[in-house]
Amino acid sequence: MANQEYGADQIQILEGLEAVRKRPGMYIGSTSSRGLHHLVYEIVDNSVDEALAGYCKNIEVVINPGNTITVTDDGRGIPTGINHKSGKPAVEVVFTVLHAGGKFGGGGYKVSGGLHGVGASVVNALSNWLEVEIFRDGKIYKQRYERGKVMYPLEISGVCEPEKTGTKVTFQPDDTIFEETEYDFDTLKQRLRETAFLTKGLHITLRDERNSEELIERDFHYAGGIKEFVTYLNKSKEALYPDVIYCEGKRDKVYVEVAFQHNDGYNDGTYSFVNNIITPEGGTHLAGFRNAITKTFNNYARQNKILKDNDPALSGDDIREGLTAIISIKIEEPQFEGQTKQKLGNSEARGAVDSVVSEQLTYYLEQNPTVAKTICEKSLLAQRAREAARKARDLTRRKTALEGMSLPGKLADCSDKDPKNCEIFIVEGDSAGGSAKTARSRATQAILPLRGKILNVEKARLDRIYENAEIKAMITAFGTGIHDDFDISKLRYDKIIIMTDADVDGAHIATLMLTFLYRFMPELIKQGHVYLATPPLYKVEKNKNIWYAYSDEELNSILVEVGRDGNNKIQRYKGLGEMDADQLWETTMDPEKRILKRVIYNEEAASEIDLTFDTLMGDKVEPRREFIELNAKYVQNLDI
Ligand code: TSJ
Repeated sequence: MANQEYGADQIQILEGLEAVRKRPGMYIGSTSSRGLHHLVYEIVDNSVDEALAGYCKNIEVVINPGNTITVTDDGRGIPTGINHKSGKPAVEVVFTVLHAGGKFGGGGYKVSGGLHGVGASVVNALSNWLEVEIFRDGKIYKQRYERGKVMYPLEISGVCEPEKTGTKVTFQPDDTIFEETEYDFDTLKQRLRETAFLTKGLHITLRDERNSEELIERDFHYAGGIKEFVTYLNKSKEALYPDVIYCEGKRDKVYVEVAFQHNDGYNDGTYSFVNNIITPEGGTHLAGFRNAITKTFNNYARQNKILKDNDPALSGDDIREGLTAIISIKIEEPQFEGQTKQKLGNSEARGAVDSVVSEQLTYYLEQNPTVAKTICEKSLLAQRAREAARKARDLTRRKTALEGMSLPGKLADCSDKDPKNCEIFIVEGDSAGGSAKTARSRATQAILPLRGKILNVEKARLDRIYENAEIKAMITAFGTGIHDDFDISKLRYDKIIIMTDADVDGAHIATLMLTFLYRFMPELIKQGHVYLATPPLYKVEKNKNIWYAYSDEELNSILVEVGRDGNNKIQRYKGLGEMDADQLWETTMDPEKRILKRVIYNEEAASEIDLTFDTLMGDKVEPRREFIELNAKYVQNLDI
């Protein structure tokens, strides 16, 4: 290739990666902590592709001191031979050309893929430096890049055993691009566990080497794949039958895997994935699954006289009550639709999932009549409860139309009627509610005191939930309605602030409220309307001066400042009730001074969030204790 041509090519490549550095959000979604973690997934996905191609069994991810990341696999190693189009080693093309992933070499297409399926060159462009080592043919090949630019031609840096093959990549995210450069072990752990569930047989190790005192390592390997994923998600529930039902097959170039099991709860816990990426908004694959199970269970129930001729059909909702399911498909050219491009659009996926599930589920039900009957009867109960709930709801609807739904008696509403200016405090207990009513700014702050613990919606059917006074009070106060009637434009307050004591009971009540909001009005959380108030833990008084501390660290720094001597008085607040109205205003309610924590919703972690609510709110004690122990470090301020 002539020199000049090579030069032109080089310029074009540099422009490609410059574009990534100019608009990183376009390639990795965001430059927040989320984007930072996506860099790891982009690299790991390449190793997962190698595993799906059948050549890689182990992947190791290490968080190194300084928050650099090393990903190593035992696959074939990225090809090092010269790519004839560019005249460069294939590996260099992988790291320096946008969209190069999987488009070279022996026809392996990209099956898995990160958020936007862009791959290694994007990670390279967004790293201060990146080094790749390839183990192949008894040699170690190495190349280094800085902010996407090649530092030296691919070199042979050493030798290895001839049988050893694989790829090792280490990178340091660019701190001028990312707002946050500290990796969170638990975030990586969740995603890598999910990847291991979705790729049966693959071993993934995650190790944190940042703290020389304490090595943290987790191994993920699931021989049963998504069947084990379902068992894991159901671990804090009672399963209705021992099997996890599993269907697998290929139609129209779409590879389909489905696993499910019912539990004794009332939620639908179905998660769908395309090429190992979660699809929070579902799409054609999910539609195919829903259609198949609704049709197949109705057919079975009719044929076996569980449903009589005149009985109405079971609805999809009835069959999905208490269902935990994973739908995982692999498809060559996924098309994503919708505003956030998270909804699968390929029409062939609908037919493929429907066909595989209908066929294999019909056979399974014939072979397992006890399980079949259990599921049909659970669905019938759900149908009756839904009917009762509909009647209860129609009644409240009629009331609304005829009399105008009156606001709850306990609500002290604000006078401003523009929701944008208004906030509502949901307060634990009547006495704290009383202080809050005195303390508040009447124009914009409403107070709704709730008596004691609210109903745990994880453990109750709809009809009982609609009858619960505390829940009814919240629904009418917010104004939005719930479920199908939910209309966010009717929201009466811009901020919904949960205010509870800073102790275990308070944390429990806050969790109950969040559970209710998450299950019944998730949009309020998704659109950022839900907050937790932060009451202080301590008051320090010295010579008539007062300081408030919201954490133990803050207390310490206040004491360092004012001096630890006999002249200062430290008061530990046990509950909101110990503060008078002025103190409550000043420390917790005054918009100028308070600390509010916004509750956020991470769609990528949806299965873990569901599991957390199940674990905290379900019946089984053991998983709950485990959760509390694992997370005790986050609640060290609480009295436990
Ligand atoms: F993309 C990457 F560079 F970031 C990266 C790729 C990072 C890591 C940790 C691993 C990998 C990777 C790539 N592992 N395994 C592979 N395999 C290939 O690139 C490969 C090997 C052989 C052949 C072939 O046809 O012989 C084809 C491919 C795509």
